[in-house]
Amino acid sequence: MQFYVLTLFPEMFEPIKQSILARASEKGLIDINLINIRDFSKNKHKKVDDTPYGGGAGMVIRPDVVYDAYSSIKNKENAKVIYLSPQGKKLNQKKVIELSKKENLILICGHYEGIDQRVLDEIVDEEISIGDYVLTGGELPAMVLIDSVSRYVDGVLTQDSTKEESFANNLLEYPQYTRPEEFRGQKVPEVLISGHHENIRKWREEKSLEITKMKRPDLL
Ligand code: 58G
Repeated sequence: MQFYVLTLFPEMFEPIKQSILARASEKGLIDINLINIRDFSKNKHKKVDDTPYGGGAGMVIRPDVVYDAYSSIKNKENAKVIYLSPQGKKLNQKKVIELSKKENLILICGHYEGIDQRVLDEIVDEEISIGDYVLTGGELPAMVLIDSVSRYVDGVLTQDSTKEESFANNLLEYPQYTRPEEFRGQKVPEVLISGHHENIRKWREEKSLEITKMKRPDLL
């Protein structure tokens, strides 16, 4: 999967080009292509924003620079264009899995008071929010989306780690334990040491249900 990110702050993405995603990139499964919106300013001071028509606080990103940045992407035929915004549809695991099936995603990160509506109306297919709060830019939401979607791209993680986990079945995960067998007087649940696979499976299923009832009854 190719991610194309339109941003004024491409350097913010350096950290996610590491870890899980670096391994996926090596395998050629995922690539993050950063497009600096400022490179498309025709202004001698590389200005990309201006004051809002009708007045009001702050600055708005001009539509022409965003359009030119978008036009510079070559493989945009079957790409989905996403604008990260607090007005978007809330991201959840179902949407993450749906997006992971796309070949190319173009992510547009706004700043200041946002981007001129006309270019958004022209190029955006879907507006997505990572939660009901306002951030100074769309970069952190774009990274959240890239991280969550990448995990489902074939070959990035083992099947096991994605198919059994939280939300895949609308249940929270059962608790995990490792050595030592006793920690500050607390023992690891006996069943997990028993080696009885069917009992372990049943215990974990019961725990998942119990934890979901207690912490997230809205999921049931
Ligand atoms: C209102 C405020 C409209 C995504 C800011 C547009 C982006 C939160 C999220 C904006 C974001 C989220 C400018 C800064 C979008 C623009 C960006 N804040 N909840 N802020 O996913």
